[in-house]
Amino acid sequence: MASSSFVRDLLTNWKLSKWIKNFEDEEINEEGFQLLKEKDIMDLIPKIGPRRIFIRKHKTFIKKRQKTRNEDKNVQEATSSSASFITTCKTSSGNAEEPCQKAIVNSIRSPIMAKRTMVNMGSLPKTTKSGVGETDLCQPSTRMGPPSTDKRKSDGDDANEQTKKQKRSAASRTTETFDSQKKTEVKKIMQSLRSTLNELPSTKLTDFLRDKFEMLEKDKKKIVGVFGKTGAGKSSLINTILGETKLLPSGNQGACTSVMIQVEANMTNEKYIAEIEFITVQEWEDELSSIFIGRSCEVGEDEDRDNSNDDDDDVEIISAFYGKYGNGKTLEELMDKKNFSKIPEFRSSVKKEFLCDTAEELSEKISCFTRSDTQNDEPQYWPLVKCITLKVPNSKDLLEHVVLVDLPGNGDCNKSRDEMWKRFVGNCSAVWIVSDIARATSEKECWEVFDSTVSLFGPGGECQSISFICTKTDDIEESQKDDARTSILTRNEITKMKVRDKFYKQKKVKKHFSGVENFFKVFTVSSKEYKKSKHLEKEETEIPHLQEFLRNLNDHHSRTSDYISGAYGILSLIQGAKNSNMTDCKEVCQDLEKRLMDNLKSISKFMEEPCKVFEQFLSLGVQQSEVSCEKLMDKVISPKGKKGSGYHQVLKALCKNDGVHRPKRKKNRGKEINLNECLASPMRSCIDEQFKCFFPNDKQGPIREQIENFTLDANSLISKHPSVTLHLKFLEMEERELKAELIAELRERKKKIYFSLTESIKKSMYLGYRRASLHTGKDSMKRMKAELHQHVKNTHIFQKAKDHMLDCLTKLKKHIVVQLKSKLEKSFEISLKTHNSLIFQDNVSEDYNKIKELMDDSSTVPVTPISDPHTKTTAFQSMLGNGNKLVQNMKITATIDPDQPNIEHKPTLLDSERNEPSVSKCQVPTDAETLQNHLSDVAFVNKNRSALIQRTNMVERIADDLFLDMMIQDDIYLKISKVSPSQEQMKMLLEVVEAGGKTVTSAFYKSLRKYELPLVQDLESASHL
Ligand SMILES: Nc1nc2c(ncn2[C@@H]2O[C@H](COP(=O)(O)OP(=O)(O)OP(=O)(O)O)[C@@H](O)[C@H]2O)c(=O)[nH]1
Ligand SMILES: [Mg+2]
Repeated sequence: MASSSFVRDLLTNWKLSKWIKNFEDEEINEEGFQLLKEKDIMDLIPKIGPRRIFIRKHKTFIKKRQKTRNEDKNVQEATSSSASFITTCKTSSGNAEEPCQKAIVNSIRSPIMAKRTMVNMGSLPKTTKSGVGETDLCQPSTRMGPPSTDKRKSDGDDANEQTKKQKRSAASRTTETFDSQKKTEVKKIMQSLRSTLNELPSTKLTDFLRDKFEMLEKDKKKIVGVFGKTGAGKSSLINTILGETKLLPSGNQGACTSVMIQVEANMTNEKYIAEIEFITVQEWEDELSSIFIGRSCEVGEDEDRDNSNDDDDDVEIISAFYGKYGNGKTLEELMDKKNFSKIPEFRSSVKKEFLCDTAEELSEKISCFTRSDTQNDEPQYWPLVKCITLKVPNSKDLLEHVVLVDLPGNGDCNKSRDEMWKRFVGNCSAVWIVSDIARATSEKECWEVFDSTVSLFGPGGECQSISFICTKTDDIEESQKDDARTSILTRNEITKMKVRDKFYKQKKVKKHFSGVENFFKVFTVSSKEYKKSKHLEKEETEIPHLQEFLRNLNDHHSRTSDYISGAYGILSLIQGAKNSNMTDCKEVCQDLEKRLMDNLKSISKFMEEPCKVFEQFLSLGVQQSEVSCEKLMDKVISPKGKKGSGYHQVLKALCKNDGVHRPKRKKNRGKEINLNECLASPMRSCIDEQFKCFFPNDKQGPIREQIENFTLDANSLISKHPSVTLHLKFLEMEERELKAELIAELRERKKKIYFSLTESIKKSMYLGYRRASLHTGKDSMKRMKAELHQHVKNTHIFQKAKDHMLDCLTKLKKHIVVQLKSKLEKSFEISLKTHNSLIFQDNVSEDYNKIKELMDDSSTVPVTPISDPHTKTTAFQSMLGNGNKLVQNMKITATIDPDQPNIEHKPTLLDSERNEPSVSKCQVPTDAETLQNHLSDVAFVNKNRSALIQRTNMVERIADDLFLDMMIQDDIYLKISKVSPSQEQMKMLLEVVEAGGKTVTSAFYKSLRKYELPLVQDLESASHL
């Protein structure tokens, strides 16, 4: 039994815990583990399946260990001189910069990237690309199986782990520093160009460039919505994750967060900033007047009165802001401007801002704007607040591109807050449901959040992962404290299982997300233990897992690369515009225009498919709705148990508010009554499956795939028209950006399409609601109901809803086609039809070369910038006699004269991409280039799918590579290796690759080139014919 906890952890993480005993019997410790030979492994794991898995993982592990050792050395070297490094990188040019950059790059590349690219079959490309929720399977982290009996790891293990972690985080800090340095440099260049551009008169080209500069600075952040009942520990959790003890107010008895709080990074200075946005004066007046109307409804005036009115909550809203003064005041008195003298920003509709040096100071200042506190007599402003944004310094690592939103309750009775709440939910990339571990499965409230919001963040939103976070795991019974750690970890495991079980039993969740693996994660966390470490190690509190989750979502590295390549595209245009060989331009333009038309035809044809499918299913929906609408209506307007007294006011409010009633009472917040939704539900059910298939949140989906596969392949024209290399490079970037833009628009449009049924029904019902709301007096309830029934019968609301949805789909098709056509044509015009326009008087080649260099500097290839046709500086590319281009691992000096094109020796920008004659000679492309290559790799794989299935022989070798790079999971890898013949293997592998998205496809393509280069070349040249 002398095996170390290290081995146990590792086997557990590798899902091979069944074999732990054999390792223990053989007394295999960490050192022995690293020395295992294949024969030993045969004895330890006699079954073939798990043995193969073990061997692969063991190999990867050993490789990584080796790498980590090297990296640690590098990191130590790099970090010890980090200060001087930064200065050097910033100020020096040329030789001084190169070695230090390379040292850093080498030190940071693999572990982080490997983790980021880890993808599972069926799990979502986006999710897994950003690594959402993934943990490093190669490093023993939290114990996943039942806790071991030894209380702690040995001191040696601890120290080891600690050093590793420190070094890992040093490496990640260095990556970040390095990325930031690069971005800052590029930003500086772009800012200076922008100010020069602003001085220039308006022309087609300068206007186009202005738009490009603006687009470059846009940054769409990913939203993580944090939901949960009051007291669940949301605010404490956010504080702990960000390493802030007192940022969001938490804790006091009777006080709770009452407004939405967005937490993001302060990227400009070291201050803690709060921006408070208020509802409008009109919205406040409407809210007060609705309270007054509710109160003034005299019994008897209408047939009945809802006894369960919302008086308590109304009183809370009024007294929170007005204090005792509010008692018995009229609406006019309450709206008097003197009541708002302490918050002039409210009346002038501007944001209130606080700037503080510490989180604690800020927290104190905003307390009265964020929380309701029943034990506090001070005036509270939260009823007037729409939303608060907190900007936290030094949180770039987690929050540069991510916003955490503390979303108290389930929506809000205030219309504008409710709309904002829904908007946040619909924009969430990830949803965190937070619950006290003691009540995680038993308490209804947090599960109701799923139920009431799933359509908002699912088909009507863009959520790609749900995490259920059980908090306060340290909170155990007195009797369990003797062996607290075991008790905590055991309960954690049991709760995780129970929560998962319960989650998969949720009907609505199942409907919208079935078949999505790894979409749902459960975390068991303790903020308290993370700070104090009394019983648990930091990893065991799982707070680091959530930090990692955010870090992956933040994806600092890719965003930096995107920014730099965007800047590079702009510079290519400026640089290219100086020198346009019009003959070449014309020819290239014709070629590209033809390609564009062919591509558009195919995408347009494809887009008929969803319209056809939806037409069919919506027609069915109309039929079913017409049959069941009476019953459906009655469910809302005459619900069981609410007949007669008690429901009249609700129905009236619902009619006055276009079919929606938002209960004011906090306890009913999630229970919005929405007749439009209810009437739309049969049609929704008919299209749900199809909707999920065409517009999935988690994977690519066929429409998105069409956009991604669309390509003019401008790169392929470079060898024939080297004089327009820069123009083509710019067009390649344009195409990439345009596709990304369209994909983002597709995401937004799909939300609108999903809600188009409800919106249309709401519109069609408008007159019915108006008329119904006018009924008063005796029998008014009955007459209101009859009015609504009559209206539904006479106005063909379902047929109209169907037409509306189909119209939205047709518009989507048109939008995609028109955008691709008009924007690319505009780009052709700007780059290829604009004759020799010298935009900037100053030479921009230095800037161009600098950005190119920065784009390439994470490569192992020493990249020398392209020659500037005017300055005739150096270039390094060369061409092989056979016309295949090769980036050589050395610098070649050549002089290029654009006016004397010599195809044989003309350098091109794209030599590092597809045309390497052999892998052994070629260097790995740079990260930035890899990113650029993704789309063309995806296009290649998609285009040649069937040929690849038929003609690839080395499937297992390719699968081995992907497995070793952690791109495919063990079980899938095993399945592939068991299948025969190779065509079937390839088919299966391609499915996994496609499900894995761009990153996995790119890795697949790389490996394909490695083992099947003649096949790849053959297919590529066929496609260029
Ligand atoms: N023992 C223990 N208590 C915790 C932990 N996290 C939070 N708490 C306590 O739980 C209480 C509620 O925490 P909050 O963070 O304010 O909860 P919240 O979800 O933000 O609550 P609202 O703002 O009302 O929505 C506070 O008293 C915290 O100190 C934890 O990990 N362990
Ligand atoms: Mg809170």
